[in-house]
Amino acid sequence: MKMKKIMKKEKVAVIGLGYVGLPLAVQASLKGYEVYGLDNDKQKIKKIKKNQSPIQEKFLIKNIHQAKIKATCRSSVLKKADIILICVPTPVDKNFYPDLKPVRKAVETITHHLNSKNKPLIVIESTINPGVSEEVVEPIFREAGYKVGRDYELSHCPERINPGDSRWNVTNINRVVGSFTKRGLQKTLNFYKDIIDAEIYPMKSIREAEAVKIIENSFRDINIAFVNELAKSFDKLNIDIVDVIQGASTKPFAFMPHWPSCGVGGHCIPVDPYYLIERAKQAGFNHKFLKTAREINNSMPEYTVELMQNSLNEIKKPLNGTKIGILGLSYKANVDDLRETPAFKIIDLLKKQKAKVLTFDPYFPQLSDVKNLKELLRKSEAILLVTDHKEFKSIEAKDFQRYKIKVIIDGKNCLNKEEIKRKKIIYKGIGH
Ligand code: SAJ
Repeated sequence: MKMKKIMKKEKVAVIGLGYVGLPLAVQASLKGYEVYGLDNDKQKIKKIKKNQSPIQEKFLIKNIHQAKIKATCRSSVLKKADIILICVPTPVDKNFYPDLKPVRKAVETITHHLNSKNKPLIVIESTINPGVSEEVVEPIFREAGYKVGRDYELSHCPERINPGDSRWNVTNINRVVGSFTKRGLQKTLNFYKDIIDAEIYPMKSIREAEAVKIIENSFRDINIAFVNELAKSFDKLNIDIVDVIQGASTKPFAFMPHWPSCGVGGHCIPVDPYYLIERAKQAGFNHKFLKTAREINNSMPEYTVELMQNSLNEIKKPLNGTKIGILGLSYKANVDDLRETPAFKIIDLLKKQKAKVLTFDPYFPQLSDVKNLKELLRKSEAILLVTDHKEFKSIEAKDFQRYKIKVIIDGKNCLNKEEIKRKKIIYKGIGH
């Protein structure tokens, strides 16, 4: 029986071994590719070399031991790669302007080691605004003497990693792909179809692929802004927004629930809309709606602090000098991620009003002012919940009562409001 010739798989290099790049490197390795992992964080490289995951993600903790990733800081490994995946951060600066420096640096590094004999496929997974591949990335290669389609292929496959999600991970999330050339598109589709058991959807061009991720996350940002504005309005109308959204969610079609909160954090939702706002501005279009949504979501930390101030005033206490316990620093439940977290904005605002702030987050002992939840409750007069970690959702009203907590502001509407109110503790949620 003729042995099926096992095609030798290409060599893959992943630039950036964070939430996006490391799972991708692990999955490509598990699928039989020879994988080089490139990162400038020596600590991270050291851990990966010992098959330890620097990130507390279920998929990584479960699979990194079987993966064989040649982790290194040396960019010369790029010479060997047939496929290069760019997974570096794309943050915004303090004026919310997209910062493409990490992407530019990764691309420039590739040009120093590009081996056109391999005609490598280069795929950007980092979130970039429409036009960046054609107006920023391809010109860097061109200036270095490389022609797309001749010396290399260039595609975009926007990342869709959802930190802390135990169901959706790099192995099963549908993806979209856009490329400069038909051949580049086909090569990219082949690679992702080989490592991911999900739909890999070819886009009309790289520009449409760049727009997909931006609008996915802008969609989420505007819907969160919608319920945040409703929360402020319903607080005045004495309507419970959570009850209303739950009611509206009984409609089996054409409604998608989002929930008000003390702020919108993370590396995607509060960031990605600015990419489109900025790019469209350069082309002469003003995204009023996206900007308004951003302003509403950015106003929630201040709104939350006002709720605390008004509640304390009800019992004739000022913010000034009152001991306020902050429950949670992470931007979202049950993950160790501080990026764009509303917690820091809330803490700053409280400190400006001279409140005495104590923080506790079980995922960040090194940033917590106390060792555990009990100590926080014991040392606080009022509580402000920022993150709905499962440890906090199980706190019972009698615990708050035992430690003589007088006011609770529930930034994620996740505590037992009725129970707490029955204990004669002032409770305010966000529109709830
Ligand atoms: N948030 C709200 N109300 C909501 C949902 C979220 O205030 O109804 C807040 C969260 O508290 C958090 C921020 O928004 O501070 C972002 O939350 P998120 O659940 O969107 O979490 P992210 O930032 O991890 O978003 C990721 C995104 N995934 C990618 O970009 C690949 C996003 O596209 C996903 O929709 C999201 O996960 C998800 O669905 O969980």
